[in-house]
Amino acid sequence: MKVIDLRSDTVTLPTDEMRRAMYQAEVGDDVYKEDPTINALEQLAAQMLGKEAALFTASGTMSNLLAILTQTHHGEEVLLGSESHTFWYEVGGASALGGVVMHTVPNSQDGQIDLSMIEDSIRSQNIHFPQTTLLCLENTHNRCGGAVLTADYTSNAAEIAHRHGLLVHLDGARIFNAAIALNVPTSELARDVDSVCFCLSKGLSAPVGSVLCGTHEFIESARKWRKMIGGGMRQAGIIAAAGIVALQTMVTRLVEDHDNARRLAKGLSNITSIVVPHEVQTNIVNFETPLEVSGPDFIQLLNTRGVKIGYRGYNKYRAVTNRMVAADDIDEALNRIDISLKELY
Ligand code: TLP
Repeated sequence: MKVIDLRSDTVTLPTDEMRRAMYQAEVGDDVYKEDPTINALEQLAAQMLGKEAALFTASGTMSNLLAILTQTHHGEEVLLGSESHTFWYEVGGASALGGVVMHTVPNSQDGQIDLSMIEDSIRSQNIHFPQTTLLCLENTHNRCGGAVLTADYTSNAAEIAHRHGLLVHLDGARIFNAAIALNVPTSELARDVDSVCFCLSKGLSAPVGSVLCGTHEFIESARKWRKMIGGGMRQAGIIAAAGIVALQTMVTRLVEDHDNARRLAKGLSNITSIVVPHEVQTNIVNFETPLEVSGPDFIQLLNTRGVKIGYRGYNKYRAVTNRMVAADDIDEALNRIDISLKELY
């Protein structure tokens, strides 16, 4: 029985081309900036994101943390969406290590934060208030089911932030999915933000890594913070080599993941007891079962039938399409989901 793993696009395995590139990678000590493969990856990433410079990091979590450490001071405040990955899933690092207040502003289901709410949430000068210095956005939006932010929305949000003296960071872990869905150059989606990061190890299938992009000055400062938190990785060109192949060969194929996600969403909505609460724009499908069905039991039953999905609590689940799952696997997963649910409901 083939296991169909829809827990995340992070489960994607490196391609043969990536493994070959890793084997052959020319490497050096990156703390001395002497790893040619890392330098090449950083240059390519900066160019694709339309920024001056870039920094290879261990993970999306590390990139977001570095963006906050570099662009805030202890005791300041960051505005971010109530459903943002940084708030939910990064172990509170921004507060624990960066000493900043995470001021959450409600995310709407489309991944946006209402522009007037952004403006209203920025603190005025008052002796009682922390200073608000950074706005964080997320594109695509993970908890909002892979929703995309348009370049216009991002520009408008950035304009408000900048007018009030804030900087803007974009968690673009899946920004290439957004660019493919919107059919725009990725750089357009990051045009008006001060920093942006993306992940190589999600839909792009590289085994490890994320890249943080911004001005030369920002990147040099982030480099020092990266060293402080133990992210100076020496001959990491071994992994950066796979990242280059990911950027060169894996972006346009994301369209297949999006097609499969729509196929999955359609099939799920045809199962009468399942609700798919919103339109699928990229590779993430959130769905709900009736409240009477125990979530952990459903997940466990699916596991025994070789289907892995993410559990979001209560009656909520997440399935993420990825390169390891083809269209006929989606049909097979739907079949197994249907049978399992019939057993429980
Ligand atoms: N998301 C993971 C889990 O952490 C939930 C996933 O499976 O989706 N920003 C966004 C929007 C993300 O979705 C993730 C990872 C990250 C940052 C962090 O990336 P990593 O896992 O590389 O630290």
